[in-house]
Amino acid sequence: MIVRDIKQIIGTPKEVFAKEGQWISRRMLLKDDKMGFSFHETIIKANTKTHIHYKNHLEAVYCVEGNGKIEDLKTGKVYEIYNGAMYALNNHDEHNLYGGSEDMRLICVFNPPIKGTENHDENGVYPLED
Ligand code: 9YT
Repeated sequence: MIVRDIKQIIGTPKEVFAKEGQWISRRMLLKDDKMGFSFHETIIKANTKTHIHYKNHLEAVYCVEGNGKIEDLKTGKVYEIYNGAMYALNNHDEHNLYGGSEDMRLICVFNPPIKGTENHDENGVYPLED
């Protein structure tokens, strides 16, 4: 069994910061944990915009605090994100993620798992490891 506290992640290499400061990703389960997915707590800073296109991963995201919006760049639809809202990028959906008036706290699951300290490239993509 694996039991972890977020305090064990904060301040270590498993806490990853967006290059432009829009988000912080605390990686609580990674590929090496052999769960078949990775599990992150992500803080999206208020009043920010992040372009994301996970071409190599599926991601589900559950908001537990704060507010923001997600814009589906294929359809142009914009969805409110708030405590209790979930979205799943089941089609590798390209999107913009907006922090709202408060920081958002999100619980994120990636399949295949993120390996470690990956950051987004200039197109909002995580590389596929191996
Ligand atoms: C929600 C989202 O995709 N935010 C960007 C960071 C990512 N979730 C991560 O690495 O935790």
